[in-house]
Amino acid sequence: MTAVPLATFLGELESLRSAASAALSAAADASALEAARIEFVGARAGRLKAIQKLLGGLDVADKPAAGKHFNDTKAAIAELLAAAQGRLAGGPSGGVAQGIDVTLPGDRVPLGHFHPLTQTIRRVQEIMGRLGFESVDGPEVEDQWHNFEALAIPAAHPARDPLDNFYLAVAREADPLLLRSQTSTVQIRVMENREPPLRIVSLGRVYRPDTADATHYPMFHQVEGLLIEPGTTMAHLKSVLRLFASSFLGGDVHVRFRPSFFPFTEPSVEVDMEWGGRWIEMGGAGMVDPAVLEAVGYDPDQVSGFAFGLGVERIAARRYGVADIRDFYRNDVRFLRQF
Ligand code: FA5
Repeated sequence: MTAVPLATFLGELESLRSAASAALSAAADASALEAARIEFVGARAGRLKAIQKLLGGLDVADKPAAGKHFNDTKAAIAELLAAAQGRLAGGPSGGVAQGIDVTLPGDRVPLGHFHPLTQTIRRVQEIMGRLGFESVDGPEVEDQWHNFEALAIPAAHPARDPLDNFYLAVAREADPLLLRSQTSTVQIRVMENREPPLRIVSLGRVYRPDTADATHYPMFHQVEGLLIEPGTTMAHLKSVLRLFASSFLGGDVHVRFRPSFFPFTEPSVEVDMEWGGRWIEMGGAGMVDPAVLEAVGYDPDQVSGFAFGLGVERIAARRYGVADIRDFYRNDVRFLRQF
């Protein structure tokens, strides 16, 4: 018996593959598809079966290559058949979906979570909310009045130096806008629009041209607190900050108040927290200065209150044991996944 030439065998396979492709993709309903299935891959009289029988007549040396081509063609027709079945069942079709069984359980989609600073902000809002402080927002682009003047920081004050602020290059010569350098701006915005009593917190971004290091970043977040109520004293301020610190960081946190100066509070203190045997400055605080109350139209003889501003990155670092706040901004998922 003469051997079947390999080229003939491969030619048969190729025409079978294109005929199967045309018939399976043209099948308009289940019975047409079943007919095509039987014609091409039917177990007894299918065309693929007929070609398989030719394998036996090939030259021994040609058999490995012929067998491989045969298996490839068989797999390709099985895929075409599955795609056609999916198409007629109304399921996904097309190259990408071929061979996907949508009834099988999928891979577990990895779940993300909020950034540690966002988690911190929400936790602070929640704790302060329980103490009666409503959460409010303010703009990040500010004018001179809200960032400085109403806070008793006059034109000649070094805090307004162009080298210490991000002024915006817009044509408002006498009153250039800037990226706010502190959230104390929100104290003014709230007091201008509301009457006491007030209890608010505002958490948001602030900007300063500081060199980045383990405790500084040019863009960071602050939490501002403001309470205006009759009879408020420094004792209330210290109690609120201690309560906040122990709720946020755990009962064993030590808080220290150092005399300090801010133009918009009198008296003023720095608020430090102990961490690993060292004291770290977390923020500033004090009784709202009468000049500020006057600037927003309140009568300093009638109302008093306290304000504080803490660095969110610093309290987050203290809480999570992060030694360098720059890690919050490196976007390294190996770091972020730990929170
Ligand atoms: C203020 O910004 C005052 N507005 C705080 C205040 C509010 C005082 C209300 C009185 C009443 P200070 O410049 O010290 O204060 O900044 C407050 C805190 O922000 C700092 O203690 C620190 O925790 C954080 N902070 C300051 N600069 C940076 C920076 N570059 N990167 C990260 N955190 C910073």
